[in-house]
Amino acid sequence: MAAVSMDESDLDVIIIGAGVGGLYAIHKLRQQGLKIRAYEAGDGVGGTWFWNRYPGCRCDVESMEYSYSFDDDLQQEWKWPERYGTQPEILRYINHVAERFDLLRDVQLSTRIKTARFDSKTNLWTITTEQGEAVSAPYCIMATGNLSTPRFPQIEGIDDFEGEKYHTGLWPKEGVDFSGKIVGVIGTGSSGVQSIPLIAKQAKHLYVFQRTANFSLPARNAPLDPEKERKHKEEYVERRKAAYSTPFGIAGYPPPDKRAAEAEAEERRANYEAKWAEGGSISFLFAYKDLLLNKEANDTASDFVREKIRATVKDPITAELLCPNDHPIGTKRLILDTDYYETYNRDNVTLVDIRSNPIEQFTATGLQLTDGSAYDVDAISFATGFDAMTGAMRDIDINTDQGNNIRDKWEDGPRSYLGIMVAGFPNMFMITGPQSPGVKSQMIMACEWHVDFAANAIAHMRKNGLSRMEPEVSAENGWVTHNNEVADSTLYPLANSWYMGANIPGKPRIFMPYVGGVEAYTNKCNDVVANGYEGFSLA
Ligand code: N01
Repeated sequence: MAAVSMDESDLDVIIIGAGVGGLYAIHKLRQQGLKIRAYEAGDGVGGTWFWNRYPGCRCDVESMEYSYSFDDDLQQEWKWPERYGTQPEILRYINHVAERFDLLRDVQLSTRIKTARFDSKTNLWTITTEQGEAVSAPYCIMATGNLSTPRFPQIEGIDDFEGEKYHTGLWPKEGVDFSGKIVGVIGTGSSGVQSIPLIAKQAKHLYVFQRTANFSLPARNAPLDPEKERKHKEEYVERRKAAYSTPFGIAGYPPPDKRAAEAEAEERRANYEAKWAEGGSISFLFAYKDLLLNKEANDTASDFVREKIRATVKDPITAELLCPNDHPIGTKRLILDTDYYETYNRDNVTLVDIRSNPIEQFTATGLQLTDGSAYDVDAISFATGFDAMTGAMRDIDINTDQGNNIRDKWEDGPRSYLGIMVAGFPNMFMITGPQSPGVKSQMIMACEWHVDFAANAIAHMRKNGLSRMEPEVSAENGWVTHNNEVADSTLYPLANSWYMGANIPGKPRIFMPYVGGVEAYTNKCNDVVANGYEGFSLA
């Protein structure tokens, strides 16, 4: 039995994870005079941006938006060099924030949490670490991330491969030199699509093993225009506020007022061309108001992108394989790329279709497909994704002395109230949990929203002498039903996406993010608080 370390025994809040959400939670809760400790599995802070160091890793939200809003001096002083931040730039920014606000003194690095247990007699959460340490506090914040549990495919012989093996979500800090090597990339989601053009430039030969083609739009990355930056900074405070009244939590994109069918074919084409030239995904998805609601409307946008792929990729067979045809555009995370489709015109790049001819097994020297063909490679990069949204919390044994366990509770899919708390697990707050708009919005502001909600709830409890807060089961059931109804009114459930849990064999097929929009969601949260934390039981 692990001992409670005495110097931590008077903690008020335990935070699990020191990514974007966990770091802001330290700052916010410290301002309330609380004693906090954050535990982080990595040997540095930054979460996603600490782990995903693969070549080409870059955010798909523009850098002026993808940053903290809680401190105006910070947002005025920080200079982003490009339209979209690279992983090293974003990690540098996060480390700057950690230093600037002296956050690191409350972070214990290289510490993975194994269990978290709530005791209803003491109203304390006790966590244990893999090193055997145990620590208790009245409140526990799960800042564990949505895409933080990398997954390798379950394919026979994977451990027999004797070459170099990498996962995009666990990329070595020192980088990888593929010069002169034959490389295989498995997976063509955002991580694959971003890394493929850069690996292709270095490798002797690159084989891309594609099971499902995805839609990708040009990012049109460029150095940040100084005039745009000046104007953005001038309007920062108002833009951040306005972001909460938008569907995706990003201001500056006027929502469309027309349905696709209301435009003539020529007008539609010109509209899509303009969006294609502009770059970015929100602008494209805002071409018409029914693109994510109506299949025929969506087909017009999907067809346009398929045409672009065919016009870019010279070999018609490769082009056809790269054309997505199993899901409407936007129902999987829309990818932003730099020269992805152009890369298939290089002589040293081969696209291998593992949909019609799946990988049978790995061998010591490479991989073998079902028809018996074999590919010998020096290195494999697995761009095979994550156990998204629920994986990180399910990896921790979260339970209570009343017999509740998060793995059992979420066996048929996640259940939460507002994506913030879970009935049966008092005083446990989630940062951008399932059934919140987190991954369907600007994640840093989504983290700020949830941290502020938790911090205000804790302040409310302390002020009113309350020791326990959790959702009422009826409120949670209502929110789950509402989530499913909203998702079912869209095209999202048509895709086999990680939003649906469909990328993990055996995971329940439930649409996990809230897609009613940031505005509807934040209004709901505000109403809940204004009505005395309606739907929560406070004791
Ligand atoms: O992962 P994914 P990702 N055999 O799950 C394939 C965010 N992100 O790391 O579709 C063969 O999207 C799988 O094929 P299929 C962003 O939100 C953001 O790329 O299951 N293939 C798919 O092609 C993103 O959506 C940024 O048939 C297998 C790929 O692996 C999310 O992270 C950058 C397989 C996985 O794609 C996840 O992106 C990077 C198997 N057994 C990531 N198993 C930016 O901000 C899986 N695959 C830009």
